[in-house]
Amino acid sequence: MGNNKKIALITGATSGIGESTAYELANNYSLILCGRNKEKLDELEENLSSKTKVITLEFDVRNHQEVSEKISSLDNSWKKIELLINNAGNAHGLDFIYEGDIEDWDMMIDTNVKGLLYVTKYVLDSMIKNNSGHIINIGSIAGKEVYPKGNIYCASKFAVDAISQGMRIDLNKYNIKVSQVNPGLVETNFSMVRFKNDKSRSKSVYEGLNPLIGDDIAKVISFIVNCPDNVNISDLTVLAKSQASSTVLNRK
Ligand code: NDP
Ligand code: 8X3
Repeated sequence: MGNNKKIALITGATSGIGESTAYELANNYSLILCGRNKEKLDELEENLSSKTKVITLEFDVRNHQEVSEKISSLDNSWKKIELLINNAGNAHGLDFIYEGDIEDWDMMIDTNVKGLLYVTKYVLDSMIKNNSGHIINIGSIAGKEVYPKGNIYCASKFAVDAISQGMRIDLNKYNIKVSQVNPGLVETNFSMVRFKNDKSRSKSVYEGLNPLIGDDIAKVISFIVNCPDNVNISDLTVLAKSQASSTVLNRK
């Protein structure tokens, strides 16, 4: 079962886009599923292990030491990671810059930017050694255009955009593909986190939009990883039909 499948590591596999991606990639990859929620990681392992080989790593991407220890603790048979999906991340708050909460700012920069860098650094060791690999960073439409009160979340995703471009340039000589997927509004747990569990505010973000769901983005990721080896989808923005830009939405 799955012994000769390539290995993919997915961060933020315990919810939303990451969870959908785990189910989608289980068809073709052995999976290292990462997250902070042990119970959810166990549930995923149980549900997916009939389809493929699965192991889980429990760590907070903001904790450099933990990231290093968990990734370097991988058994030899799991060390050759071919695909890294840098997905863990969230928005925290939606406030004018002069009203922003410093804890929210730290959380977004530490998770979306520094966390992505920490995970990448340790996974890259083996990709560079093997002279092959594929990294897919989950950016956002918020990394392409700034919207009112988006300030620091947008800054974190603009940083991801610059990091993806930098990775693509620096890793080119090692045959490592770097892709970035930039979703628009996807109905996941994202808004519950952004609005600190305010259910009605979270729900209102997607009302009347027929928004994207995690499975839509997982299918796009699957398309990207299944392209021929000579093809790299470098940067791809995915919107719901009802969304024209960060602020232009056709609500029914
Ligand atoms: P969810 O809130 O549903 O999932 C976020 C995932 O990231 C969870 O598994 C969460 O785990 C994990 N995560 C968050 N912080 C950390 C951390 N410090 N360490 C480890 N794991 C962490 O949201 P989405 O699925 O929507 O978000 C996934 C990615 O997609 C994010 O990078 C987000 O910015 C991006 N995105 C989302 C869009 C949307 O509209 N939903 C649009 C564009 C981009 P835990 O439950 O433990 O917090
Ligand atoms: C998530 C999409 O528009 O809420 O990155 O920033 S948005």
